[in-house]
Amino acid sequence: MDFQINNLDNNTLLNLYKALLKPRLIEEKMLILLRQGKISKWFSGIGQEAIAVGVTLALDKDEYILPMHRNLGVFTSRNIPLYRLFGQWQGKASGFTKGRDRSFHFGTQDHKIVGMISHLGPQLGVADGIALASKLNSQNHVVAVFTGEGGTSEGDFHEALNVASVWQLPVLFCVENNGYGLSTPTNEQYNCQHIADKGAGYGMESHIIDGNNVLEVYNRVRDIAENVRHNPRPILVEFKTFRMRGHEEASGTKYVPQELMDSWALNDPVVNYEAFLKGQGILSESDVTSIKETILNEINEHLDIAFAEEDIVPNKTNELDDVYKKFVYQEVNGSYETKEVRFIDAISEGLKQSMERHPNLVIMGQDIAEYGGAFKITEGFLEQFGKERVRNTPICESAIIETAMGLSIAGIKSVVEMQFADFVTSGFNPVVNYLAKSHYRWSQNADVVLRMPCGGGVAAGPFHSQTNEAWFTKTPGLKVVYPAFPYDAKGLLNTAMNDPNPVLFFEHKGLYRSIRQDVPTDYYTLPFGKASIIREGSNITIISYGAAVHWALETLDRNPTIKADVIDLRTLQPMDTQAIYASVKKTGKAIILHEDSLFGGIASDISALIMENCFKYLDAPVIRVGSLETPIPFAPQLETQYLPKNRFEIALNELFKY
Ligand SMILES: Cc1ncc(C[n+]2csc(CCOP(=O)(O)OP(=O)(O)O)c2C)c(N)n1
Repeated sequence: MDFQINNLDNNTLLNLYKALLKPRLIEEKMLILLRQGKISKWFSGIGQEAIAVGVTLALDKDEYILPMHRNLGVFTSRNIPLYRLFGQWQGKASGFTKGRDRSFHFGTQDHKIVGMISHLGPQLGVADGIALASKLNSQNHVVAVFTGEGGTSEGDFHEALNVASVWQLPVLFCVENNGYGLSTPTNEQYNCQHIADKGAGYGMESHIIDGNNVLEVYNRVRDIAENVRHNPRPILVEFKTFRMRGHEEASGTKYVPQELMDSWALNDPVVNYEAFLKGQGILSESDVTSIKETILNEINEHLDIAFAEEDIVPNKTNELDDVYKKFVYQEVNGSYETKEVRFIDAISEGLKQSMERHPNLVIMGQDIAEYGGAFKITEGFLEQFGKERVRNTPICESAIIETAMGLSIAGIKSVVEMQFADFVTSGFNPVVNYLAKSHYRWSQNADVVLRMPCGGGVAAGPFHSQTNEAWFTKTPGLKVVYPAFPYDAKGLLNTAMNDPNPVLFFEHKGLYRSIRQDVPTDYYTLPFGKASIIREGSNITIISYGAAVHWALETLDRNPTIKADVIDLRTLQPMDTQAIYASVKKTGKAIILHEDSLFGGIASDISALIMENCFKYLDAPVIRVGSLETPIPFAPQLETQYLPKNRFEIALNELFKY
């Protein structure tokens, strides 16, 4: 191994040695505890420590790092107290997730570390967001994000590198190529010589570094980082290394040829660096003994603290309270001056006034800048707010949602326009696993609004007509808003922008240009979790939201003998169950209408809630009406049959007569 000291002084060389040794000694201890059944699972980074340690020490302490499951060296090199790491692995309160997530699945703002989620790839896009924040704030910071070579096969990798390159974001994409992804060797993972070769395809500089040589890692990453700070751009760095133990301890290494193991064993980063320092006369055998003793004492002391700590006592309130970041709603009343506007204008106005109110709010989406968006909602925004805040994106739903998460981590609010709600599937993973779960897992909120132009009745076929709110109302951690009127749309969108939690804001395309209302011209807010009773009557309670509210009203107009309460839910998560119960207790009959196909739609839950809470007040079974159990067809006559309007009228009359 060729160690180049460059200009490093002895103190730095020794500190690198201590930093390299620490994760090795912790791991050796963990392997013993694992055999004793005292910890549950272990992903070994033995043999790869030089990468995590070298990269971390090469960066400034206030620069974010997004490590993976084998990067203990990142955590120790940022000097996290060991008892907190041990507490994390044991699910204790002194860890970073209150026992809610395991191993390295956590972040800590104090140490500028953002841990992985199990899905490996999403953090690559999150790094883009943090780097974008650095650029927007003119901070000149570098962000380092890790992935294994296996993770580079995920779409997230491609999207994140593409976005970083198009936007010239200061991200170091650190690929630890350790030969295997679980049992899959590199030749079954990718078909090019080096992963670094992929950089050219993204217009990105790339480097190959010997990942077992801590001096090479440290020196080269330090130089690259310094250069990127002054000339922001992404860099792809492939570290060649090897995984010396099983994927996790229980899975073994039977599939790895012995010769390969033997040859890489000669490259051990700790042993080789130690020998080098001894050869240079910088380190003696007694130094090694005393350094090891100091580290082992620290490990044992902190293990004692962690083992002595009581287990967490489950408390339902604590769990439920942490799903969302606390948000104190601030009511802002609009002016008396109103103007009749279309649904789409109300949304555009709300968005614009929120941009004015939050000077660092960023909008991202496909074709939203010069072109003004597919529906022209952001027309004129580029001129008013500039291209840093109104960002056209490549077609990378996943990476852009991840970027929004990264912005939030760095304290910047954002709104992402899905061109059509249907396309959120291409970014589904970060929504339901990253945005939704971060606050519960490690108290990191996702200050992100996803705008979702949705809905049928526009003869646009199966992929431009869906109303997919039920995919998200099912997922704790998300808020779901679904207005039916311009006044609500504007006020609720403004609240969505103020709320620090992830909000999916559904905008029915069929309402955009068909529904008009007098709306205050200036800024105002409306609260989440408050339904609106838009008609009152004693026969039946109709519960609905979105375009279906208008269908219910039209149906009542055609059937004037039926006197019904019409509850427009406005927000589905949180939902105003009290308004529902109060009305059902009055009328004794409930019918729920939604545009979504019936099975698994939110009507099923509302029906169950009514039965559980209002059973003795009911004079008839609760009725649900929704679309057919098919994808949404294109031909207008098929779509009309698919949608529930006509079936609703029949069901309403039957319920009335019941
Ligand atoms: C989306 C997803 N698919 C599969 C897995 C299961 N899995 C966890 S780690 C891993 C191998 C990862 O290989 P690599 O990225 O090379 O990292 P390494 O473990 O070698 O450090 C697999 C398949 C996962 N966690 N997430």
